[in-house]
Amino acid sequence: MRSAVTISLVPEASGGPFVFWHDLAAGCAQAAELGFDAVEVFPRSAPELDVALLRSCLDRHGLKLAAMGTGAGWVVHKLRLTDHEEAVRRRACAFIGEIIDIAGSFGAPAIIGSMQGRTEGGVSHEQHLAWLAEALDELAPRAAEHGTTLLIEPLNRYETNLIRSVADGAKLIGSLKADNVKLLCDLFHMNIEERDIAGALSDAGRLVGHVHFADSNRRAVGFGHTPMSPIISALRRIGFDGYLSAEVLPLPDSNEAARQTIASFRACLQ
Ligand SMILES: [Mn+2]
Repeated sequence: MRSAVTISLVPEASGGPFVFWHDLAAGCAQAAELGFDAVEVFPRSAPELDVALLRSCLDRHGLKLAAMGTGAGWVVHKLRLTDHEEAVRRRACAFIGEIIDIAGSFGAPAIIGSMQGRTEGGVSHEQHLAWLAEALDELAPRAAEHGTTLLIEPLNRYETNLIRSVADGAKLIGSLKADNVKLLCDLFHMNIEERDIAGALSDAGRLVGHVHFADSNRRAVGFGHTPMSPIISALRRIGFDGYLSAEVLPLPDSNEAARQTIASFRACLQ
């Protein structure tokens, strides 16, 4: 298992659970100085991301790109893969597709979290799931062209009513034609939705593609009360060798949240 830390380049996401903000070069430098293996980047959109700068920062510091988020599609542009309007669903797919291409050029997966949308407006849950499956089957081959996966992230009930548990996500993946869609298991969402976090990870097995490493209160691991030992044991048992990526609030500040994360990561993995 490898360590990663988040960098948000989305001003509109201010207040959200990201460790470093607004400055790709500074975030990469701090991540490297603390000993992280990788960074997870949230661009405002693909065209607005300075890909050459990202590449030079990663190269200079010997960092990898762990994953790239697509949530700005919702936060900034109000796009969702399950919008009732076909034109909006098309634009949502295009927005994510461009991010898949950039992330893929670094060998990293793109994340579909809030872009999944939610069941609403008198249209059935099944229809929303069908739209989501259709979008994933359209986008996953684009990730496959880069030899990467596409990550679908179950969110908690306050953020979606669509894919809310690891079991929901596994069932959706089971319905797809694509075979390179994996689960992003976020320990904060799981702490709200799962009966047993370690048990859910064990059940998901090889479908676990990425982990958001956060404590019960969305702070750095160790600043909340989720017991990590059974979670790490479960991840070891299923042979997980991906990233534990800190998607946490920058509290008390970015540097302390990052420092606490890497200390917890090392303590958990020793
Ligand atoms: Mn997450």
